[in-house]
This record gives sequence, structure tokens and C-alpha cells, in this order.
Amino acid sequence: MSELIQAILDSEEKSDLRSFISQLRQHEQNYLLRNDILNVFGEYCSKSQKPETFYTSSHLGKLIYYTQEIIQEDSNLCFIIRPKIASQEVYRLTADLDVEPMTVQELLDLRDRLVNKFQPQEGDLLELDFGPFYDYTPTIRDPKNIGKGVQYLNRYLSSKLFQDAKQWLESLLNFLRLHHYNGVQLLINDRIQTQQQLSLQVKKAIAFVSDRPSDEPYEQFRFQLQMMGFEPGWGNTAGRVEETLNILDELIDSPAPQTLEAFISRVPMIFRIVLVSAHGWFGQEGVLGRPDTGGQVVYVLDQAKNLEKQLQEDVVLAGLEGLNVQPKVIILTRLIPNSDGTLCNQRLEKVHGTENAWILRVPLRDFNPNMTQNWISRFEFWPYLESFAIDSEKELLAEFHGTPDLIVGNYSDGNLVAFLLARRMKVTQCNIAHALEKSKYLFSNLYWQDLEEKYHFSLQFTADLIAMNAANFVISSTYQEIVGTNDSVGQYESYKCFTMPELYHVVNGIELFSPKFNVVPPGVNENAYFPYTRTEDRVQEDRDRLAEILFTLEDPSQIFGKLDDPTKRPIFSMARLDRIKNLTGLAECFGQSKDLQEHCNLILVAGKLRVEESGDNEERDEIIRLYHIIDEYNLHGKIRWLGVRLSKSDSGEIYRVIADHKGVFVQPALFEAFGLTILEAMISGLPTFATQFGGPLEIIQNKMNGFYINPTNLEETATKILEFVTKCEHNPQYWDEISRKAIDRVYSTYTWKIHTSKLLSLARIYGFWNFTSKENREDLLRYIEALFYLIYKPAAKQLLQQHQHR
Ligand code: UDP
Ligand code: LCN
Repeated sequence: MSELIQAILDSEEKSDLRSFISQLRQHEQNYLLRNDILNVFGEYCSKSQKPETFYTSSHLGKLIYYTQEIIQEDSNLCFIIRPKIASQEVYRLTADLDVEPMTVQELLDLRDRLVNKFQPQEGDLLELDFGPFYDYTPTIRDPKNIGKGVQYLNRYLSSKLFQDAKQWLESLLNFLRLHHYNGVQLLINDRIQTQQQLSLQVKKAIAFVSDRPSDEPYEQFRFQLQMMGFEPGWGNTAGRVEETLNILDELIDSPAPQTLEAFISRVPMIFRIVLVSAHGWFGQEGVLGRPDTGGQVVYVLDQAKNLEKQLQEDVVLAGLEGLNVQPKVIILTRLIPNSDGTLCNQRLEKVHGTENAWILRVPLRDFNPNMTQNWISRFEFWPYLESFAIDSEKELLAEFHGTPDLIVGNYSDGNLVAFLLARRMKVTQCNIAHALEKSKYLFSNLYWQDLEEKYHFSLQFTADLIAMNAANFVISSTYQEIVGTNDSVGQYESYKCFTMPELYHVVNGIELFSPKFNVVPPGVNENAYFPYTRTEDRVQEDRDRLAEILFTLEDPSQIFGKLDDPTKRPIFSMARLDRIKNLTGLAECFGQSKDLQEHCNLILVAGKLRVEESGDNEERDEIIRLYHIIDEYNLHGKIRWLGVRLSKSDSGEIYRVIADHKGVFVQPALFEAFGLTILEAMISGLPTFATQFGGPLEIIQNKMNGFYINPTNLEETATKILEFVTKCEHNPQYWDEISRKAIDRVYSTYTWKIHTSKLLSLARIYGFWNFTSKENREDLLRYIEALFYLIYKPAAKQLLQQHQHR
């Protein structure tokens, strides 16, 4: 980047830079974000009548494109530049147009000064730096490979392990010895004591099984294999055992990364899994659509069901059926005594449709009955997590009759609990974020003190730093969740370097190039959500009932609005009434476009109709806004607002009914981390228009199987929908084409089968890595613990005291 700046200074563009800067100085804000910067530059270009190419192709144009932020201080300007994904450079430009690079520390000090929170005494502020702990772990080089951690890790591990054949075989032997289930030894027994014996016996066993019919059940030759040193776990038939032994044989003789992965993926080492989803209503009925309870609950429930299924399949394939192996998955959440008619006050609940997956609810200790008896917002939950983890450990040990093999955290609070549990029980920890609040709220760190009363970000961001660094591996739903796109910063990336004025500076909060990051998107529940064309699986009565609810039923207690013409094409959306979900923005977009109203009705499924029914501030504001927009644009007769909470099967059918009416689905969120409703709509066969900010950018391929919208540009959004609708009116096959492609997209890329097999394979490989690599994470974990005790706990205690006065 410094060359680019130099090129500007050495050319006639220097005067452009000078004029552009003088324009910037007139801006009332002294902290400009990318959008503002692009706008000012655009204005400059048109005012000085620059050709189109100047905006995009001049040196200055390029510099502006890469500039994320500009901060003005006195006569200096600080340019924060992101020359490529996951990297940042900072320069100070003086009034004389001198350019100097700035350090991260200088940048953070500058930001503090901007909000008048600078601590001039050197050494007054804690500086957090996780960088040194990653110095001796492998790091990916090319940003495009970020999120493919396990592939990289296999290659790295293999090249390291295989360098010293003797040591490698020793580790392998020790690893094979490790595995047992309920006290029964798996894989190898004492008859194999040395590497030579291992290698010899593998060949012998291969010769033995290859002589047998490949479908002969394992039980019939189990004892002969045992005599050779092999215990259950190699396969359920002679053919499968032979295959697994062959992979091991190859691994011993000519090791390669793919062979290592293929082998480890077959090792029976995961039977018991904990999924932590701590806050909110976690249940199977009556919980969705409430504050804090959306996609995360859907995701974790579906994941639990599918993990159990996959584990069961793995048990069968590994030949462990005879041992009475029963995999178990526990969703750990909090028990809510005042559960408002849901089962959230029940200690144990079986997950529907499973044999051994459970929701285990552990109560919060009775610190303050006003709080702990009730639902607590995720923003207030922090003081209760440590004791919750301690109590949960006991319950988990009792439920599993031992320790679990994998702990998966969900969201900031669940990940912190997962860290505490994993640390205490010495188990592999996996993190899932769903959404990181830091990038959701603009300037959430810089102004954390002003926001503290409402959001307690000091606790949340500290918890995030702890959990994401402690995790053995992290799975994200998209690539951009980790490192964003060419022009936007990723959610994890936003933890790289930031200031929490007067609390701490983070100079290196997370190693984005670490192989711990893996993209593993979720799937969609295929029992509830499936193409509208599968009429044989649909129930006619439900179809009729839901069509009535959607278009005609008059029931003011739960439905607002009566359609003048219910046959118009429906524009449909369903979400919680959060500000960020922006259903009000969609209503406004519809309100501003008379043309759109001409062709379509707007139908929203959005939680509640009345302010009095909501206990959530944001939700109340949104309810008021939606009524206001309906009046302002006089949308009466054109809009239906369903304040209903649908059951799972109804919510599946509702997308299909909209598809029967050749409708479209719009997801207008200002930011969406992933967006399960998009998968649900697409698999149902609905042409989908989804926000370009966040995960949908990776789910949809624009104009192929759906469309991107910029929900902040109402006119453009309306035009895009209108263009589609009019095209379909002239050529109804166009609707069918997009619908078919949307369905194909989900089936090819977003199924739970793909998700769970990948997740389990990751869990095994990271478990193996932990075991074999001599890398010691203890120093990192000690640093993290210090952070937990010295920063997190005092803040949590303070918040608890506030709660006690409520
Ligand atoms: N949902 C629902 N009823 C509602 C609102 C949402 O059943 O009133 C479901 C929806 O079908 C989806 C999930 O909640 O499965 C929302 O997930 P998404 O990832 O779209 O957003 P989140 O709410 O997690 O931000
Ligand atoms: C939370 C969100 O905000 C959504 O974008 C995700 O789809 C959901 O969790 C499930 O991961």
C-alpha cells in the first residue's frame, strides 16, 4: 500500500489528494467509515468532473477502495487500509502530505483520544496480545484458504509427523491404544506391543479378512482377529475391516495426508457430545420467535438430531453394535422456572425423533430469584455462567456416566461455558458463534462505556476473546464470518485489533490464519422444509388452513390487515421483530413503491402485534414503527401482518403455500450472520431476495438461484423485486426456473448430512492432533485463565450486584 500512496504523491494525482483531503476536512464527522469515504470521494469526482475511470482506476481511486476508515485528528489524517482480506495497514498523512506508517498501538491510542478516553501515562492500560501463542503453531499463508483449516492441518501434520518414521509409528501405536467404550478396549490389545508387531499383524489380518466373503459379519470372525491383536472398531463386515486395515497399512508404509484423514475419520473415538446453548428459551415447542430465540435453537436441535444419526451410523459401520454402544448427545441449557407455558422448566427432555438425544436443563444458582427464576436476556446473562458451568459438569458426568468426547459451544455465552467445561474435563472444545455482536453494533467497542448499561459488551467481548482462543477448533457457517469480503471486515476479523477505552487494548486478539477455523455450514430440517411440488407429502387440510391464515382469515387477536385482492402475488417474509432483521425496512420499501403494490401483497410473519405483549425494547420499537409505516404509506388492504408463533410443521407448510401462489421470499436484514430462513424458503421452492450484508452472499448465487438486495437502498430493492415479478408475469417459466435452482442449491450444498459428517471428522482430527503434537497449549490456557479471573470475573460480579438491586 505504501507504494500506492507514493505513486499518488509522485504523480499529478497529488493535487487530487490534496483537494480530496480538504473536502474530507469539511465533513462534520472526524471518524469516517467506508461508505462515507466512498461518498465523499464520489462527490469529489463529480464536482471536479473526473472521468468514470478516475473513480475506479486511478491510484487515488484504488487507495480509497481499500480504505476502511479515516480518522481526522488536528491537521493529520489516519488512513486504515485493508489491502487484502484479513490484513490491515495504517498510515498517518500530515498536512504537508508526508506519509508515515502507524503502529497498532498508535492507532488504538488515537481512537481513545477520539472519544476522550486516552490514558497518556504509558503503561496505564492492559494490552492483550495472543500473537505469541500462535507463533509455534502452523498458520495458513493464502487468505483464500482461511476456513479450510483441517485440510491444511493434515498436510502440515503429515509432513511433520512423517519426517521421523520411528516417532510417527510410536505416536500412532499409542493413539490406537487409547480408545475404549464403557471399559471395553477398542482397536488393538496387548498382543500388539511394538511398531514392528503392529505393522506385521496388520498385514496378517488383511490376509485373513481378504479370504472371507466381504459381507461376512464381524461377529463371526471377531475372536480370530482378537487373537491377532485386534479389538472391535475396524468395521462391521469382512470387507469394511479389510478396507480400514488397508488404509492403516498404507499409512504405516507410505504415509500421506489424505490417508491420514481417511484413517482418522474412521477411528471410533466420539460417542458422547455436549452442545451448549446456555441463554434463552431452549425447547422444542413454543420458543421460536422470542427475543434471543431464533436460528440458534433451530440449528442446535437439528444438529443434535443429525449428530445422533451420524454417530449411530458410524457405530454400525465400525462394527460396535454388538457392544451395545449407544451414542448420546446432550444439549445443555439453563432451566427457567417461570417458563411461560413452555417445557423450559423441565430438567430433562428427550429430543423428538431420537433415541438418545436430550435437552438437559440446569438451573442457575439462586443468586437473585427475581432474575434467576425468569428468562434473562443474553446481554445480562454473564454473572451466572461460571457457577452454571460448575453445576453442569456434575450433571453431565452423571448423565454420561463419564466425560463427554466433545463439547460444542454456541454463541458467546455457550462458548464461555464450553471453555470452562472443556478445561475442567480435558475434552476437545469446538466453538460456534451464530453471530458475534461486536460487528453487529457499530462502534460497539469504542463506545462500550456508553452502551454498557444496556449491552454489557465488556463482558461479552472478553468472553469471546477467551473462548475463541481457547477452542481447539471453530466452525463457521460462511467464509465471510471469519474474514469478511473484499470490502467488508469479517466477524472474527473484528477481534484482531480493537480498543476498549479505559479497559484494555487488543493488539492481536485472534489468529485468523490459524487452522482452527473451518467453514461448515448448517443444513435445513428436510422433514419440515421440502419443495412445494412434493404434494404427496403435504396435508391438504394444513394447506387450506394456512392459506386461509395467510390471505383471508379475519382474527384481529393474531392477524392485522385485510387484503383488497388476496390473489395478488405474495411478497413474504418471516423473522423476529429485531431492528437488525429490518422487516420495517421491507414494509417501507413496499410502501414507497406504488408499482410493487400494484402487482403484489406484502405478508409478514412477525411475532407479536401488540406492544404490551413484548418484554423486549427493540421489539416494542419495531412494532410501533411497523404500524407507523402502514399508516404513513396507507398500506391498508395491501399488507397482512401475522402475529402468530407457528409450529415447525406449519412454518414449513407456510413457505410452500406461498410457493403455490408463485410468491417470493424477501430477507431484508441490515446484517445476517447466516440466515436459516433463506435455506428454508429456497428448499421450499421460493425465489428468494436476500440481503447482501452477511451470510446470504454465500448461500445465494446472484441471479442464478436467487437475488441479492441492498436493504438500505429501498428504491433499488423495490425495482429488483418488481423486475422479477414483471418478468414472471410475461414468462411464468422464469419463476419455475429460479424456484428449481433454489431447491437444487440447498440439496447440493446445505444438508445436515454434509454438516455432521464434516463436524465429526473435524472432531476426530483435532482430537488426534491434540494427542500427537507435542505442542503444549498450557501457556495459552493459563493466559486465558488470567483474563477470565482478572477481567471477566470482576465485571461479572459487578453486574450481579446491579441485578441484586433490581
Ligand atoms: N422462526 C419461526 N417463527 C418466527 C420467526 C422465526 O419459526 O416467528 C424460525 C425460522 O423458521 C428459522 C429461525 O426461526 O428457522 C430463524 O433463523 P435465522 O437464522 O433466519 O435467524 P435468527 O433468528 O437466528 O437470527
Ligand atoms: C443466528 C443468526 O443471526 C443467523 O444468521 C443464523 O442463521 C442462526 O443463528 C443459526 O446459525
